Amino acid sequence: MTKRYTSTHWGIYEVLQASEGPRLAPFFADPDPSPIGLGMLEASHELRVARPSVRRSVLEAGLGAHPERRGNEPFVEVDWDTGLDLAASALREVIRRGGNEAVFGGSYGWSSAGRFHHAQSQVHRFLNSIGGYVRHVDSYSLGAARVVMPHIVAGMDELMAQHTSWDVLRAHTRLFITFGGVPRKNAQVNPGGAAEHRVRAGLAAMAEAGTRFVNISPVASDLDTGREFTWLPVRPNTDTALMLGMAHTLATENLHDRSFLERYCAGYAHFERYLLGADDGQPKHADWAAGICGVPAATIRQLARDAAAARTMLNISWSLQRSDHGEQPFWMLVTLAAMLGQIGLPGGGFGVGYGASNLMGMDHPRFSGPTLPQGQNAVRAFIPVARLADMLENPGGAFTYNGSTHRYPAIELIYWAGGNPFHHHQDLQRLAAAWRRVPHVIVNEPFWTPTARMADIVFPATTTLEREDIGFATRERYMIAMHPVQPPHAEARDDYAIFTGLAERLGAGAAFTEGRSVRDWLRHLYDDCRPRAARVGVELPEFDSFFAAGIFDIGERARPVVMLEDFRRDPAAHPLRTPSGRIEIHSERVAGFGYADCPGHPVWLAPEEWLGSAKAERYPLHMLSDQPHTKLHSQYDHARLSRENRIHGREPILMHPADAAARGIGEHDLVRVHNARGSTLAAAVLSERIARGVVKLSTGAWYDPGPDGLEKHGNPNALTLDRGASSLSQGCIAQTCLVDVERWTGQAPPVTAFDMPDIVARNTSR
Ligand SMILES: Nc1nc2c(c(=O)[nH]1)N[C@H]1C(S)=C(S)[C@@H](COP(=O)(O)OP(=O)(O)OC[C@H]3O[C@@H](n4cnc5c(=O)[nH]c(N)nc54)[C@H](O)[C@@H]3O)O[C@H]1N2
Ligand SMILES: Nc1nc2c(c(=O)[nH]1)N[C@H]1C(S)=C(S)[C@@H](COP(=O)(O)OP(=O)(O)OC[C@H]3O[C@@H](n4cnc5c(=O)[nH]c(N)nc54)[C@H](O)[C@@H]3O)O[C@H]1N2
Ligand SMILES: [Mo]
Repeated sequence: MTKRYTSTHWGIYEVLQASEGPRLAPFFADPDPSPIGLGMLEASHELRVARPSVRRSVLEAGLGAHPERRGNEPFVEVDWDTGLDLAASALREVIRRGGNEAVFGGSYGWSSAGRFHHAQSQVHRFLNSIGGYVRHVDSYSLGAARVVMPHIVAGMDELMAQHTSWDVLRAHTRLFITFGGVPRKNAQVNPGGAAEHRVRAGLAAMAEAGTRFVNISPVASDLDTGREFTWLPVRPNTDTALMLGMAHTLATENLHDRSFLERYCAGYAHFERYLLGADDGQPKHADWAAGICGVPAATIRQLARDAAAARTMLNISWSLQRSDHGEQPFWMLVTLAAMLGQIGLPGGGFGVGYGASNLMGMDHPRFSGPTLPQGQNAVRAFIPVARLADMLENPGGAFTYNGSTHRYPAIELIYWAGGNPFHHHQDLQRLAAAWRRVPHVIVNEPFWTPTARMADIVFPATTTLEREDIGFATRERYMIAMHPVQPPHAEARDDYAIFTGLAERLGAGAAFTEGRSVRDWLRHLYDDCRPRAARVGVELPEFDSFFAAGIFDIGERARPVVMLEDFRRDPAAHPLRTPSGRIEIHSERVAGFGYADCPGHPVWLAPEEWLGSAKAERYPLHMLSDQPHTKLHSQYDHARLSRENRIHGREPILMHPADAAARGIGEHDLVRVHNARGSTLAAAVLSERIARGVVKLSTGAWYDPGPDGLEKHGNPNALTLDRGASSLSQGCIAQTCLVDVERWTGQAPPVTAFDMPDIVARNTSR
């Protein structure tokens, strides 16, 4: 029997046909398979949207009726024609009155790994076919970094795909200093499908070869090399100060590489004035840094000397830029690496996210895989992705972004497909209020997520397991022909079919489909990708034989990758795409924007909330909300792996035993986490491996607000701050958040996130 495969962002799985039905098993070629997918199949019929569903007021009182009831009234199931006619009328009417600028189609989220059925690409293509939509730019992942990094070195996608590979690190790196660990739990994923999970073996091989690891993080457990390593607990959001302290030691002990700074960088002299305190009278020395970040000054100085004395790789987690002034730690990391002068050498320089995905450190040939063309968007208006609630609250309001000022459009209709904003956005109570001001919300979803419950019209989407597709991720070894594992649940349809139905009603059927069936599209996207693969020496077989085989092996490793190697060898022939062609330690361009919260070179700027701020007297704990190890964001939160990790049905919150004792909290006690923005119920887990004054509540719990404003499930976004990182990027700052925690003594309200919503028959009386 030929093997069948399916692909998810968190890994490839083999599909076994047993007598009692299909079963998923780990991929034979994966050295460290992720458990996330193994329980996916058994959860795939629970909490499904079965039929097109319409909020009751909309059916009874007309489109746009009572948006303030959204989320608090029953749904009525309708047939497909009724649902599609309603949604098409809403779109037609909104566009007639307000133009396509009144339609928001951002749809942030990850949805399918299969590259054709990727819901966000589908909705964008559909909305472009009917005249365009307000889009988002950047990501929640990398809001600050995506904007600042091109000014100083290169775009994030470019850097991510050229991280120095694991074998090179093992052979050359003697000291690996990481800010925020190398969380293997996060490297379970690679967008499009991680095939061979290599972070565990990569780190272990380095440790075995004698590389010394230093983890600078509030949480020790985000690094695991299989051996001892140095853990330096740092106050959250203060790493820039720590790096400045190291830089000051380098500069004043003459350990910085002046010839590297001269030949490959721009603006060091300008930055050095700040570093030495020439203008503000405050040298950023190790003692100054220690007072901010909590790491002793002697340790900071010694770390700088050690880094200068060995082949050193500096790494940073993406979470550090998901904070107020999140541009600064990334800019400062590059600056520190430039001062060490090892950028472009094997095993030296910097990494911007080893551990954030399986991609970083992989060395298979790099080419762009099959992707659905999204068409042309006739609408100019956009938002930085995390400014969603701002936009809904302030139509016509101004915002700055990357050197220009723009205005928020007036949104009358939100179409969301492939994301879960009522999981992912900050300050969810605020979002709920803003969202209820919008006249129309349409959502395509397989499951009754919090976002589906906050819609007027919900279309039931199929899951990856119910359709055919192609799985492919950058620098992974295998391309996968995904075959359906089971038939569509109830009346679910593919996003492609849903959008085809809408496009036809709106006179754009041909523009959207180009006359192609799903299989035609797969063949088309695959054929389109073949020449790109061939250019890097990968000969993809004919589509039919690929599809029949189910898998294509791209082959053994390509060649060792060293980040910015060409630039180092010959900076004139391989200039960077910055204004000077060099690494910009001081950027004239960013300085020219005149933003006080993001000046022309890296600086320490105190975040809005941190342990050194006045607010910490009222809310003395810094809450980190990291990515969950049991799932991808909110996906399959209802599956076994995620639910087994819950305590009393709530998300665990990690805290130091001393912080717990001071509050009378014991292991596994239910606790109320709160601040002025909101509160949530979680269950305490005590550990010495988290810094005092810090708590960690992972994301992923389906948002479950109670009537009194208490979130019942442990979603950190009941508490987070909804502000932009700076005038430059407007990025998400979820990691900047102070809270307090108290033991919960009363009766705990039940978790209702996994109850089906109220679905009533048509025409029931109220
Ligand atoms: N506090 C805090 N908040 C954060 C972060 C943080 O660090 N802290 N991180 C942020 C980051 S980096 C991210 S990436 C976001 C994650 O953002 P989320 O939007 O929460 O991401 P997902 O859970 O992946 O959402 C994907 C959704 O698509 C649905 N889906 C799956 N397949 C299909 C399909 O084929 N069709 C359709 N129509 N839908 C489908 C899934 O059921 C799911 O609801 O969260 C952000 N929020
Ligand atoms: N299993 C799984 N893997 C995932 C995801 C998932 O949902 N599940 N999501 C994926 C996505 S979309 C993204 S964007 C990436 C995100 O990748 P990251 O943003 O890097 O991941 P996080 O888990 O938020 O944070 C990593 C570590 O940073 C530390 N940290 C937080 N704040 C600070 C700080 O101020 N200073 C220092 N030094 N350390 C700090 C935390 O202790 C945490 O352990 O992960 C991806 N991988
Ligand atoms: Mo992300």
